[in-house]
Amino acid sequence: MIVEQTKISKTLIIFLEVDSLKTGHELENDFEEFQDLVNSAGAEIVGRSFSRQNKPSISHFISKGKLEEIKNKIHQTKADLAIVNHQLSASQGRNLELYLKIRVIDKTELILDIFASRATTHIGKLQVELAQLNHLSTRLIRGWTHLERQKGGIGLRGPGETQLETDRRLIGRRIKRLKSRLEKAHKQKQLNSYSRKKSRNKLVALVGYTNAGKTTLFNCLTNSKQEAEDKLFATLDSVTRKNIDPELGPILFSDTVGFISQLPTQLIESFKATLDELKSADLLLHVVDASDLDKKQKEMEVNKILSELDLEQIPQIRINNKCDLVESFCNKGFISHTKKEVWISAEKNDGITELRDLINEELFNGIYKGWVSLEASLGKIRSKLFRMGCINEEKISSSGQIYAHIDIGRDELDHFIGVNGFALCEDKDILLEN
Ligand SMILES: Nc1nc2c(ncn2[C@@H]2O[C@H](COP(=O)(O)OP(=O)(O)OP(=O)(O)O)[C@@H](O)[C@H]2O)c(=O)[nH]1
Ligand SMILES: [Mg+2]
Repeated sequence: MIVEQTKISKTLIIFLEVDSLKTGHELENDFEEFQDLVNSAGAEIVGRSFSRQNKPSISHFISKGKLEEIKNKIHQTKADLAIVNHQLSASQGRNLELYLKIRVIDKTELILDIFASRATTHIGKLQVELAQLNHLSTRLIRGWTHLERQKGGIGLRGPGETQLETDRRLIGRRIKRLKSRLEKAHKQKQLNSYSRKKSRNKLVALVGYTNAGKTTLFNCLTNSKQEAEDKLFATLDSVTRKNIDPELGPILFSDTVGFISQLPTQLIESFKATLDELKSADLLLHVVDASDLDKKQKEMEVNKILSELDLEQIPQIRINNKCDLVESFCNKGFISHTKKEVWISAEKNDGITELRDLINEELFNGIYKGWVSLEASLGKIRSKLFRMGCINEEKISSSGQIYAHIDIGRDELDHFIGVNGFALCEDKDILLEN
Protein backbone atom coordinates (compact mmCIF):
# COMPACT_ATOMS: atom_id res chain seq x y z
CA MET A 1 0.00 0.00 0.00
CA ILE A 2 1.36 3.40 -0.89
CA VAL A 3 0.15 5.19 2.21
CA GLU A 4 1.56 2.73 4.65
CA GLN A 5 5.05 2.90 3.23
CA THR A 6 7.38 5.06 5.21
CA LYS A 7 8.86 6.32 1.95
CA ILE A 8 6.37 8.34 -0.06
CA SER A 9 6.39 7.36 -3.71
CA LYS A 10 7.64 10.02 -6.12
CA THR A 11 4.94 9.68 -8.67
CA LEU A 12 4.62 10.49 -12.31
CA ILE A 13 1.03 10.75 -13.48
CA ILE A 14 0.47 9.45 -16.99
CA PHE A 15 -2.84 10.79 -18.27
CA LEU A 16 -3.73 9.46 -21.66
CA GLU A 17 -6.91 10.30 -23.50
CA VAL A 18 -7.98 7.65 -25.94
CA ASP A 19 -11.57 8.70 -26.31
CA SER A 20 -11.15 11.62 -28.69
CA LEU A 21 -14.82 12.61 -28.43
CA LYS A 22 -14.35 14.37 -25.10
CA THR A 23 -14.32 18.16 -24.96
CA GLY A 24 -11.73 20.36 -23.29
CA HIS A 25 -13.50 20.82 -20.00
CA GLU A 26 -14.52 17.16 -19.74
CA LEU A 27 -10.88 16.20 -20.13
CA GLU A 28 -9.86 18.75 -17.55
CA ASN A 29 -12.37 17.30 -15.09
CA ASP A 30 -11.21 13.75 -15.78
CA PHE A 31 -7.66 14.86 -15.18
CA GLU A 32 -8.59 16.65 -11.93
CA GLU A 33 -10.40 13.56 -10.69
CA PHE A 34 -7.47 11.33 -11.55
CA GLN A 35 -5.10 13.68 -9.77
CA ASP A 36 -7.41 13.66 -6.71
CA LEU A 37 -7.30 9.88 -6.72
CA VAL A 38 -3.49 9.90 -6.78
CA ASN A 39 -3.43 12.44 -3.96
CA SER A 40 -5.94 10.37 -2.00
CA ALA A 41 -3.50 7.47 -2.18
CA GLY A 42 -0.92 9.65 -0.47
CA ALA A 43 1.58 9.77 -3.33
CA GLU A 44 3.81 12.76 -4.03
CA ILE A 45 3.26 13.93 -7.59
CA VAL A 46 6.61 14.92 -9.14
CA GLY A 47 5.58 15.05 -12.79
CA ARG A 48 2.67 14.83 -15.19
CA SER A 49 2.40 13.54 -18.71
CA PHE A 50 -0.69 14.44 -20.69
CA SER A 51 -1.44 13.18 -24.20
CA ARG A 52 -4.05 12.01 -26.67
CA GLN A 53 -3.91 8.86 -28.70
CA ASN A 54 -6.41 7.39 -31.15
CA LYS A 55 -6.28 3.91 -29.72
CA PRO A 56 -4.14 2.08 -27.18
CA SER A 57 -1.12 0.15 -28.37
CA ILE A 58 -1.56 -3.58 -27.76
CA SER A 59 1.88 -4.16 -26.27
CA HIS A 60 2.43 -1.10 -24.04
CA PHE A 61 -0.90 0.78 -24.18
CA ILE A 62 1.11 3.99 -24.75
CA SER A 63 2.64 4.73 -28.15
CA LYS A 64 6.42 4.30 -28.58
CA GLY A 65 7.09 8.00 -29.25
CA LYS A 66 5.31 9.09 -26.10
CA LEU A 67 7.05 6.40 -24.06
CA GLU A 68 10.45 7.83 -24.93
CA GLU A 69 9.28 11.24 -23.68
CA ILE A 70 7.94 9.67 -20.47
CA LYS A 71 11.24 7.87 -19.91
CA ASN A 72 13.07 11.20 -20.07
CA LYS A 73 10.62 12.74 -17.63
CA ILE A 74 11.21 9.88 -15.20
CA HIS A 75 14.93 10.51 -15.49
CA GLN A 76 14.51 14.24 -14.82
CA THR A 77 12.06 13.91 -11.93
CA LYS A 78 13.58 10.77 -10.39
CA ALA A 79 10.10 9.31 -10.14
CA ASP A 80 9.93 5.79 -8.76
CA LEU A 81 6.28 5.11 -9.57
CA ALA A 82 4.14 5.77 -12.63
CA ILE A 83 0.34 5.71 -12.45
CA VAL A 84 -1.68 5.37 -15.65
CA ASN A 85 -5.30 6.58 -15.83
CA HIS A 86 -6.60 3.43 -17.52
CA GLN A 87 -6.98 -0.22 -16.88
CA LEU A 88 -3.95 -2.03 -18.29
CA SER A 89 -3.82 -5.66 -19.31
CA ALA A 90 -1.34 -7.77 -17.36
CA SER A 91 1.12 -7.85 -20.25
CA GLN A 92 0.82 -4.11 -20.95
CA GLY A 93 1.62 -3.41 -17.31
CA ARG A 94 4.59 -5.71 -17.36
CA ASN A 95 5.92 -4.36 -20.66
CA LEU A 96 5.65 -0.81 -19.36
CA GLU A 97 7.61 -1.72 -16.23
CA LEU A 98 10.31 -3.38 -18.29
CA TYR A 99 10.55 -0.36 -20.57
CA LEU A 100 10.34 2.43 -17.98
CA LYS A 101 12.27 0.52 -15.31
CA ILE A 102 10.04 1.74 -12.49
CA ARG A 103 6.90 0.34 -10.90
CA VAL A 104 3.77 1.04 -12.96
CA ILE A 105 0.25 0.80 -11.60
CA ASP A 106 -3.04 1.34 -13.36
CA LYS A 107 -6.32 2.97 -12.29
CA THR A 108 -7.74 -0.27 -10.89
CA GLU A 109 -4.70 -0.83 -8.69
CA LEU A 110 -4.80 2.77 -7.57
CA ILE A 111 -8.44 2.54 -6.47
CA LEU A 112 -7.81 -0.82 -4.80
CA ASP A 113 -4.94 0.78 -2.92
CA ILE A 114 -7.09 3.66 -1.68
CA PHE A 115 -9.78 1.23 -0.59
CA ALA A 116 -7.18 -0.83 1.27
CA SER A 117 -6.00 2.22 3.19
CA ARG A 118 -9.55 3.31 4.08
CA ALA A 119 -11.16 0.04 5.13
CA THR A 120 -11.66 -0.03 8.86
CA THR A 121 -14.29 -2.63 9.64
CA HIS A 122 -13.79 -6.38 9.57
CA ILE A 123 -16.07 -6.82 6.57
CA GLY A 124 -14.55 -3.83 4.74
CA LYS A 125 -11.05 -5.23 5.13
CA LEU A 126 -12.06 -8.69 3.96
CA GLN A 127 -13.82 -7.22 0.92
CA VAL A 128 -10.80 -5.17 -0.11
CA GLU A 129 -8.40 -8.06 0.35
CA LEU A 130 -10.63 -10.25 -1.77
CA ALA A 131 -10.72 -7.62 -4.52
CA GLN A 132 -6.93 -7.27 -4.39
CA LEU A 133 -6.35 -11.00 -4.61
CA ASN A 134 -8.83 -11.36 -7.46
CA HIS A 135 -6.94 -8.63 -9.26
CA LEU A 136 -3.57 -10.19 -8.46
CA SER A 137 -4.68 -13.52 -9.84
CA THR A 138 -5.23 -11.90 -13.23
CA ARG A 139 -1.72 -10.47 -13.03
CA LEU A 140 0.06 -13.79 -12.64
CA ILE A 141 1.41 -14.26 -16.08
CA ARG A 142 4.66 -15.80 -17.15
CA GLY A 143 7.53 -13.45 -16.46
CA TRP A 144 5.49 -11.30 -14.06
CA THR A 145 6.64 -13.29 -11.04
CA HIS A 146 9.87 -15.16 -10.46
CA LEU A 147 9.77 -18.20 -12.62
CA GLU A 148 12.33 -20.50 -11.06
CA ARG A 149 11.22 -24.02 -11.29
CA GLN A 150 10.74 -25.84 -8.06
CA LYS A 151 12.64 -29.06 -7.85
CA GLY A 152 10.48 -32.03 -8.61
CA GLY A 153 10.35 -34.32 -5.59
CA ILE A 154 11.76 -37.80 -5.64
CA GLY A 155 9.57 -39.93 -7.80
CA LEU A 156 8.08 -36.91 -9.52
CA ARG A 157 8.76 -36.81 -13.16
CA GLY A 158 8.80 -33.77 -15.36
CA PRO A 159 9.97 -30.31 -14.51
CA GLY A 160 8.02 -30.00 -11.26
CA GLU A 161 5.74 -27.17 -10.29
CA THR A 162 6.58 -23.64 -11.37
CA GLN A 163 6.55 -20.80 -8.85
CA LEU A 164 3.72 -19.40 -10.90
CA GLU A 165 1.51 -22.39 -10.26
CA THR A 166 2.35 -22.35 -6.57
CA ASP A 167 1.42 -18.66 -6.36
CA ARG A 168 -1.80 -19.32 -8.19
CA ARG A 169 -2.68 -22.19 -5.90
CA LEU A 170 -1.90 -20.16 -2.78
CA ILE A 171 -3.96 -17.22 -3.99
CA GLY A 172 -6.81 -19.52 -4.96
CA ARG A 173 -6.80 -21.03 -1.50
CA ARG A 174 -6.70 -17.65 0.22
CA ILE A 175 -9.56 -16.36 -1.97
CA LYS A 176 -11.66 -19.35 -1.01
CA ARG A 177 -10.97 -18.82 2.67
CA LEU A 178 -11.73 -15.09 2.42
CA LYS A 179 -15.01 -15.77 0.65
CA SER A 180 -16.18 -18.11 3.36
CA ARG A 181 -15.14 -15.67 6.12
CA LEU A 182 -17.01 -12.90 4.33
CA GLU A 183 -20.08 -15.03 4.00
CA LYS A 184 -19.99 -15.74 7.73
CA ALA A 185 -19.48 -12.07 8.58
CA HIS A 186 -22.43 -11.04 6.40
CA LYS A 187 -24.68 -13.66 7.97
CA GLN A 188 -23.72 -12.32 11.37
CA LYS A 189 -24.52 -8.79 10.24
CA GLN A 190 -27.91 -9.82 8.95
CA LEU A 191 -28.75 -10.93 12.44
CA ASN A 192 -28.10 -7.48 13.81
CA SER A 193 -30.91 -5.52 15.30
CA TYR A 194 -31.40 -3.17 12.38
CA SER A 195 -32.14 -6.00 10.00
CA ARG A 196 -34.61 -7.40 12.47
CA LYS A 197 -36.28 -4.06 12.91
CA LYS A 198 -36.34 -3.53 9.18
CA SER A 199 -39.70 -5.22 8.92
CA ARG A 200 -41.23 -2.15 10.58
CA ASN A 201 -38.86 0.47 9.22
CA LYS A 202 -38.48 1.74 5.72
CA LEU A 203 -34.94 1.64 4.37
CA VAL A 204 -33.65 4.68 2.48
CA ALA A 205 -30.18 4.40 0.95
CA LEU A 206 -27.97 7.30 -0.09
CA VAL A 207 -26.14 6.61 -3.33
CA GLY A 208 -24.09 8.75 -5.68
CA TYR A 209 -20.72 9.64 -7.08
CA THR A 210 -17.87 9.88 -4.62
CA ASN A 211 -17.57 13.28 -2.90
CA ALA A 212 -21.14 14.33 -3.80
CA GLY A 213 -22.00 14.89 -0.13
CA LYS A 214 -23.79 11.66 0.86
CA THR A 215 -22.22 11.43 4.30
CA THR A 216 -22.85 15.13 5.02
CA LEU A 217 -26.53 14.62 4.19
CA PHE A 218 -26.65 11.36 6.14
CA ASN A 219 -25.31 13.20 9.21
CA CYS A 220 -28.00 15.84 8.74
CA LEU A 221 -30.81 13.32 8.51
CA THR A 222 -29.69 11.07 11.37
CA ASN A 223 -27.78 13.50 13.57
CA SER A 224 -24.68 11.36 13.21
CA LYS A 225 -21.06 12.33 13.10
CA GLN A 226 -19.71 10.14 10.33
CA GLU A 227 -16.56 11.45 8.75
CA ALA A 228 -17.37 13.60 5.72
CA GLU A 229 -14.31 14.82 3.94
CA ASP A 230 -13.22 16.47 0.76
CA LYS A 231 -11.49 13.37 -0.51
CA LEU A 232 -12.50 10.53 -2.76
CA PHE A 233 -13.86 7.43 -1.08
CA ALA A 234 -14.08 8.95 2.38
CA THR A 235 -16.77 6.37 3.13
CA LEU A 236 -16.11 2.71 2.52
CA ASP A 237 -18.17 0.82 5.01
CA SER A 238 -21.89 1.26 4.93
CA VAL A 239 -23.57 2.62 8.05
CA THR A 240 -27.27 2.44 8.87
CA ARG A 241 -28.99 4.70 11.40
CA LYS A 242 -32.51 5.58 12.35
CA ASN A 243 -33.81 9.02 11.50
CA ILE A 244 -34.08 11.40 14.42
CA ASP A 245 -36.79 13.61 13.11
CA PRO A 246 -40.22 12.79 14.55
CA GLU A 247 -41.74 14.43 11.47
CA LEU A 248 -40.46 11.54 9.42
CA GLY A 249 -42.02 8.13 9.62
CA PRO A 250 -39.92 5.22 10.90
CA ILE A 251 -36.97 5.24 8.53
CA LEU A 252 -33.50 3.75 8.49
CA PHE A 253 -30.99 5.71 6.44
CA SER A 254 -28.00 3.94 4.98
CA ASP A 255 -24.81 5.67 3.84
CA THR A 256 -22.68 3.74 1.39
CA VAL A 257 -19.48 3.77 -0.60
CA GLY A 258 -19.43 6.30 -3.44
CA PHE A 259 -19.18 5.29 -7.07
CA ILE A 260 -16.66 6.40 -9.67
CA SER A 261 -16.31 5.90 -13.41
CA GLN A 262 -14.57 2.63 -14.26
CA LEU A 263 -15.10 1.29 -10.77
CA PRO A 264 -12.99 -1.89 -10.87
CA THR A 265 -15.15 -4.94 -11.43
CA GLN A 266 -13.20 -6.79 -8.74
CA LEU A 267 -14.41 -4.18 -6.28
CA ILE A 268 -18.04 -4.40 -7.36
CA GLU A 269 -17.75 -8.18 -7.06
CA SER A 270 -16.23 -8.05 -3.59
CA PHE A 271 -18.58 -5.36 -2.33
CA LYS A 272 -21.54 -7.16 -3.80
CA ALA A 273 -22.82 -8.37 -0.45
CA THR A 274 -22.61 -4.87 1.03
CA LEU A 275 -24.19 -3.37 -2.05
CA ASP A 276 -26.78 -6.15 -2.05
CA GLU A 277 -28.17 -4.60 1.11
CA LEU A 278 -29.28 -1.79 -1.16
CA LYS A 279 -31.64 -4.20 -2.89
CA SER A 280 -33.93 -4.14 0.10
CA ALA A 281 -34.09 -0.32 0.06
CA ASP A 282 -37.54 1.23 -0.37
CA LEU A 283 -36.08 4.44 -1.76
CA LEU A 284 -32.74 5.65 -3.11
CA LEU A 285 -31.55 9.20 -2.54
CA HIS A 286 -29.30 9.85 -5.52
CA VAL A 287 -27.01 12.65 -4.33
CA VAL A 288 -25.52 14.81 -7.08
CA ASP A 289 -22.97 17.62 -6.64
CA ALA A 290 -24.87 20.43 -8.41
CA SER A 291 -21.73 22.59 -8.53
CA ASP A 292 -19.81 19.99 -10.54
CA LEU A 293 -19.51 20.80 -14.25
CA ASP A 294 -19.41 17.11 -15.00
CA LYS A 295 -22.52 16.22 -13.02
CA LYS A 296 -24.47 14.83 -16.00
CA GLN A 297 -21.69 12.42 -16.87
CA LYS A 298 -21.30 11.35 -13.25
CA GLU A 299 -25.03 10.87 -12.82
CA MET A 300 -25.02 8.59 -15.83
CA GLU A 301 -22.12 6.59 -14.39
CA VAL A 302 -24.01 6.14 -11.12
CA ASN A 303 -27.16 5.04 -12.93
CA LYS A 304 -25.09 2.60 -14.97
CA ILE A 305 -23.65 1.01 -11.82
CA LEU A 306 -27.10 0.98 -10.20
CA SER A 307 -28.48 -0.94 -13.15
CA GLU A 308 -25.51 -3.35 -13.04
CA LEU A 309 -26.47 -3.97 -9.44
CA ASP A 310 -30.11 -4.51 -10.41
CA LEU A 311 -31.24 -1.48 -8.46
CA GLU A 312 -32.80 0.60 -11.20
CA GLN A 313 -36.32 -0.50 -10.22
CA ILE A 314 -36.12 1.15 -6.80
CA PRO A 315 -37.74 4.62 -6.71
CA GLN A 316 -35.21 7.44 -6.68
CA ILE A 317 -35.21 11.02 -5.48
CA ARG A 318 -32.56 13.09 -7.17
CA ILE A 319 -30.88 15.43 -4.74
CA ASN A 320 -29.01 18.38 -6.17
CA ASN A 321 -26.61 19.10 -3.33
CA LYS A 322 -24.07 21.90 -2.74
CA CYS A 323 -26.49 24.53 -4.06
CA ASP A 324 -24.64 27.09 -1.94
CA LEU A 325 -21.83 26.81 -4.47
CA VAL A 326 -24.07 27.48 -7.44
CA GLU A 327 -24.34 31.25 -7.75
CA SER A 328 -27.17 31.22 -10.24
CA PHE A 329 -29.27 29.08 -7.93
CA CYS A 330 -30.76 30.72 -4.87
CA ASN A 331 -34.00 28.77 -4.72
CA LYS A 332 -32.92 26.21 -2.12
CA GLY A 333 -35.47 23.69 -1.10
CA PHE A 334 -37.15 23.98 -4.46
CA ILE A 335 -38.94 20.74 -5.20
CA SER A 336 -39.93 19.34 -8.52
CA HIS A 337 -42.64 16.79 -7.70
CA THR A 338 -43.04 15.62 -11.24
CA LYS A 339 -39.41 14.69 -11.51
CA LYS A 340 -38.89 13.85 -7.83
CA GLU A 341 -36.04 16.25 -7.48
CA VAL A 342 -34.97 18.63 -4.74
CA TRP A 343 -32.28 21.32 -4.46
CA ILE A 344 -30.44 21.48 -1.14
CA SER A 345 -27.23 22.31 0.66
CA ALA A 346 -26.48 19.57 3.17
CA GLU A 347 -23.64 21.59 4.63
CA LYS A 348 -25.73 24.72 5.23
CA ASN A 349 -28.81 22.73 6.21
CA ASP A 350 -30.83 24.34 3.43
CA GLY A 351 -33.78 22.60 1.82
CA ILE A 352 -33.70 19.69 4.28
CA THR A 353 -37.31 20.23 5.40
CA GLU A 354 -38.48 20.11 1.80
CA LEU A 355 -36.44 16.96 1.25
CA ARG A 356 -38.04 15.37 4.32
CA ASP A 357 -41.50 16.19 2.94
CA LEU A 358 -40.61 14.59 -0.35
CA ILE A 359 -39.29 11.46 1.38
CA ASN A 360 -42.50 11.21 3.43
CA GLU A 361 -44.58 11.71 0.35
CA GLU A 362 -42.70 9.01 -1.50
CA LEU A 363 -42.58 6.46 1.31
CA PHE A 364 -45.80 6.99 3.18
CA ASN A 365 -47.95 8.85 0.74
CA GLY A 366 -47.57 11.83 3.06
CA ILE A 367 -47.97 12.05 6.82
CA TYR A 368 -51.14 12.21 8.94
CA LYS A 369 -50.75 14.49 11.94
CA GLY A 370 -53.74 14.57 14.18
CA TRP A 371 -55.99 12.85 16.70
CA VAL A 372 -57.28 9.31 16.59
CA SER A 373 -59.62 7.61 19.00
CA LEU A 374 -59.14 4.07 20.25
CA GLU A 375 -61.56 2.00 22.24
CA ALA A 376 -60.18 0.63 25.50
CA SER A 377 -60.03 -2.89 24.01
CA LEU A 378 -57.42 -1.81 21.44
CA GLY A 379 -54.49 -2.01 23.88
CA LYS A 380 -52.37 -3.93 21.39
CA ILE A 381 -52.71 -1.23 18.73
CA ARG A 382 -51.98 1.45 21.29
CA SER A 383 -48.73 -0.22 22.33
CA LYS A 384 -47.82 -0.76 18.68
CA LEU A 385 -48.23 2.96 18.04
CA PHE A 386 -46.04 3.65 21.07
CA ARG A 387 -43.37 1.27 19.81
CA MET A 388 -43.42 3.02 16.45
CA GLY A 389 -42.83 6.31 18.23
CA CYS A 390 -45.94 7.83 16.62
CA ILE A 391 -47.77 9.04 19.73
CA ASN A 392 -47.07 12.63 20.80
CA GLU A 393 -49.83 13.09 23.35
CA GLU A 394 -52.62 11.07 24.91
CA LYS A 395 -55.91 11.82 26.63
CA ILE A 396 -58.34 9.40 28.23
CA SER A 397 -62.00 10.32 28.59
CA SER A 398 -64.14 9.46 31.62
CA SER A 399 -65.73 6.66 29.60
CA GLY A 400 -62.32 5.03 29.01
CA GLN A 401 -62.01 6.17 25.39
CA ILE A 402 -58.39 6.83 24.46
CA TYR A 403 -57.44 9.78 22.27
CA ALA A 404 -53.93 9.87 20.83
CA HIS A 405 -52.27 12.63 18.86
CA ILE A 406 -50.11 10.86 16.31
CA ASP A 407 -47.71 11.47 13.42
CA ILE A 408 -47.97 8.56 11.03
CA GLY A 409 -47.47 7.76 7.37
CA ARG A 410 -50.78 7.65 5.50
CA ASP A 411 -49.96 4.19 4.12
CA GLU A 412 -49.34 2.93 7.62
CA LEU A 413 -52.46 4.63 8.93
CA ASP A 414 -54.53 2.75 6.36
CA HIS A 415 -53.70 -0.53 8.15
CA PHE A 416 -55.39 0.74 11.32
CA ILE A 417 -58.33 2.53 9.77
CA GLY A 418 -60.10 -0.75 9.02
CA VAL A 419 -59.91 -1.91 12.65
CA ASN A 420 -63.13 -1.75 14.67
CA GLY A 421 -62.94 0.87 17.39
CA PHE A 422 -60.18 2.90 15.71
CA ALA A 423 -61.16 6.22 14.13
CA LEU A 424 -59.78 9.57 13.10
CA CYS A 425 -61.18 12.50 15.02
CA GLU A 426 -60.86 16.26 15.18
CA ASP A 427 -59.62 18.58 17.93
CA LYS A 428 -63.18 19.76 18.66
CA ASP A 429 -64.42 16.19 19.36
CA ILE A 430 -61.84 15.81 22.09
CA LEU A 431 -62.70 19.16 23.66
CA LEU A 432 -66.34 18.15 23.83
CA GLU A 433 -65.59 14.80 25.46
CA ASN A 434 -63.29 16.18 28.12
N1 LIG B 1 -20.22 23.75 -0.11
C1 LIG B 1 -20.76 22.57 0.20
N2 LIG B 1 -19.96 21.53 0.47
C2 LIG B 1 -20.53 20.35 0.78
C3 LIG B 1 -21.94 20.18 0.83
N3 LIG B 1 -22.21 18.88 1.15
C4 LIG B 1 -21.00 18.29 1.30
N4 LIG B 1 -19.98 19.15 1.09
C5 LIG B 1 -18.53 18.89 1.16
O1 LIG B 1 -18.17 17.96 0.17
C6 LIG B 1 -17.14 17.10 0.62
C7 LIG B 1 -17.56 15.65 0.46
O2 LIG B 1 -18.63 15.38 1.33
P1 LIG B 1 -18.98 13.90 1.82
O3 LIG B 1 -20.25 14.01 2.58
O4 LIG B 1 -17.82 13.26 2.49
O5 LIG B 1 -19.23 13.20 0.42
P2 LIG B 1 -19.56 11.67 0.11
O6 LIG B 1 -20.52 11.66 -1.02
O7 LIG B 1 -19.97 10.98 1.36
O8 LIG B 1 -18.14 11.15 -0.38
P3 LIG B 1 -17.53 9.65 -0.35
O9 LIG B 1 -17.83 9.03 0.96
O10 LIG B 1 -16.09 9.90 -0.56
O11 LIG B 1 -18.16 8.93 -1.49
C8 LIG B 1 -16.87 17.49 2.09
O12 LIG B 1 -15.76 18.33 2.11
C9 LIG B 1 -18.14 18.23 2.48
O13 LIG B 1 -17.89 19.20 3.48
C10 LIG B 1 -22.77 21.32 0.54
O14 LIG B 1 -23.99 21.29 0.56
N5 LIG B 1 -22.12 22.47 0.23
MG1 LIG C 1 -19.20 9.43 2.33
